[in-house]
Amino acid sequence: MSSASAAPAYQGRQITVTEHLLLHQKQSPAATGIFTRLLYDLILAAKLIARSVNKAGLLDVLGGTGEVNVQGENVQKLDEYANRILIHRMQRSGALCCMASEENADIIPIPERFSKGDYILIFDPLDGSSNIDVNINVGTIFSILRRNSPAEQDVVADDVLQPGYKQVAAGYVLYGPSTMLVYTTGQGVHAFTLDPSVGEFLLSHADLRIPEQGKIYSVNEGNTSFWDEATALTVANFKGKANPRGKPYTHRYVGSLVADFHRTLFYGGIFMYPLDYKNPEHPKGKLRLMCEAAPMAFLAEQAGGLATDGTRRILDIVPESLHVRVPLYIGSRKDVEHVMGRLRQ
Ligand code: AHM
Ligand code: MG
Repeated sequence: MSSASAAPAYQGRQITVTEHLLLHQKQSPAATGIFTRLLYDLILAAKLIARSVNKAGLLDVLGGTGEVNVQGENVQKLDEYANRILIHRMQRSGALCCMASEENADIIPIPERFSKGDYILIFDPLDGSSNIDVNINVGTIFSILRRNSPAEQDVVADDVLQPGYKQVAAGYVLYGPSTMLVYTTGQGVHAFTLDPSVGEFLLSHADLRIPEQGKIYSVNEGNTSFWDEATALTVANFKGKANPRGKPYTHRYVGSLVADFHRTLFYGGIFMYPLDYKNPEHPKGKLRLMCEAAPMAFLAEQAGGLATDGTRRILDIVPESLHVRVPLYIGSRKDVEHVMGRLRQ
């Protein structure tokens, strides 16, 4: 199990995520009130999404676009709804100069009528949304960068296409049996659980540490025939004895990155989405660097784990484009190192 302990300042009282942010703001002179406001707005958007996700089977939100609800409005798929909520709320935060979403092809500008800040928010509004119709966990992933160019200039591609190590914050909200927020600002990884009776995320796990080595491997093995030999042998290795554990690992796979990563963070082990040759001329990973792999890599490293595309540290990869995809191996340090060692052979 991961080690997570309450910091002395929190002992004996229930800390909301807002209080936690303010406490960290005091500890870090680099943090500003604007940044705290940005996270506060993001948390509010997440609560609104959680409210709808929790009623997914009851509301008409599962239909595709084109349907009309009783108010005469178009019924939105839940991922489109989550995207709309995030854009609507966050463009009013006053902290952002632009956004980028998994659901939008291009950078999302902040309309002229709203005030702007230096931060850039990149998000996957509802990751794993193919699971929503069967009431399986989904999540919202976010990554926050700060622009490089001067505030008075228009945002340029280089402001957004920054490597993951430049993130100032990252995290996710897991809509599971309870709703959890897990985030880092580079000062450890902290998890909060939404108490629906008070509508607040309360600190449930301070300073999460991913176990050095786990006993679970997580991958879509249905893709085996699309992998190269080295990848297939590396994954198969977790079923044998010549691995860090010295005996077969257990296999778990939800198919929602947030859920699979969350389990990996708490229990240890490794999550993999390797390069595949489904399109033999263009082999690629599935997961997006900027809104999926990089934020999870920041969390993994802050918790003492590792994240690689097989050869490169995920946080060092400079994105060529907004929606560039990468292979991903992420989790316990020893398990990820084992994979890197094998793939390099
Ligand atoms: P999505 O962003 O379109 O939901 O796709 C990303 C999801 C991840 O949550 C998950 O790890 C992966 O796709 C599962 O893919 P597969 O169904 O190919 O195993
Ligand atoms: Mg996704």
